[in-house]
Amino acid sequence: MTRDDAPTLYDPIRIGAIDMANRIVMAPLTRSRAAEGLVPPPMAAEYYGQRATAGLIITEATQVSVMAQGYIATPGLYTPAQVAGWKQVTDEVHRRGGRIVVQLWHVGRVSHVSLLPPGEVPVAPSAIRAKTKTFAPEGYVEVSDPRALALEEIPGIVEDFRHAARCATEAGFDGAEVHGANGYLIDQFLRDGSNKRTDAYDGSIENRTRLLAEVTEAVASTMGADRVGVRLAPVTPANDMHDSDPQALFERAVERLDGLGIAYVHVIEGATGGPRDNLPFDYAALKAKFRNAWIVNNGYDRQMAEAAVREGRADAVAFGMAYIANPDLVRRLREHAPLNQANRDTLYGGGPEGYIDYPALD
Ligand code: 8OZ
Repeated sequence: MTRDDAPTLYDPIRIGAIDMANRIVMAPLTRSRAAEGLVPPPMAAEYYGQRATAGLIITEATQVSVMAQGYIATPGLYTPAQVAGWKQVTDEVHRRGGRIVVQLWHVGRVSHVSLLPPGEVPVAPSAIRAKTKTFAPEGYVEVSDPRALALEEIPGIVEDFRHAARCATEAGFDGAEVHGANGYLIDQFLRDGSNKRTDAYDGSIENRTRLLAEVTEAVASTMGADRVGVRLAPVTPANDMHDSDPQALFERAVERLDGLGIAYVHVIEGATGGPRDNLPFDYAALKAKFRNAWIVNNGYDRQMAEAAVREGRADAVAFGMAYIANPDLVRRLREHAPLNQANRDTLYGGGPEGYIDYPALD
């Protein structure tokens, strides 16, 4: 491709079955404002609707079951009330010309007993507590000791994702993103720092990538592979994660995802929300394992994003923090306009302040 016909960040693209007006993606952002029943609050329709000029919106991480929750007031997508709540959101985004997929999430061991049904403890590949904290009703607390999932329980986890994918279609989503990143359940199975199993789900890279492949296959068989993406974070230390050979592990993971024919892979480069280049990893080699769309994320500014798309290192770029404070981010990037700064005090929880009151230009 010559320089002149290289795509730009502002050009339309079709990712799987999803027609996007541009290559700017709203990254999944936990906001912890769910209402009774872990239903998205009515103001979520306005929040996501304000951001509908993004080429694609990925929702905040959304639980697939009661056992999948690890933080206070994060929404779910497994009850009829939650489906109805999310339908308000997708209707508003579509009315304003946008596209929206839901990020499907199981936290695994990153949870606290106060967030789970009475008598339950967090579930994990192995009974190893993460050195990490969560927001629970009693405040910012160490996560609870998890128990290892029995082999016979794993099909139930896959079915939880399948059920949530059915709910996603019912709620009018354009697709779903499987949350395979940031030290949550699927990532806990992927990496050998948290997965010490001795069955079909560990002992080899093939076994550690199995849950990712099974969950993604279940979601894809429900929604259509061309409406499914997966988010990965190969080297993030978030939530106490590490692996002895992330390059080999994630190259095989992406190869398996490619075999499922899904629409996109969304990769967090470096430490989630932190430094991009403190840990060595060959992202070009990872991308080479996948034929469909490649979305990149983590600390991209306008120039970096424009260059990544122009140079073919990415098909689209996801922005997180910038989307908290700039509902019209696409216009601001295109016009080189200044960006609003996000107020860190209103990221999680609370009401409309710091949620739907960031101004657009004009
Ligand atoms: C911030 C706070 C709580 C959860 C992630 C879902 O890191 C999250 C998350 C982020 O993927």
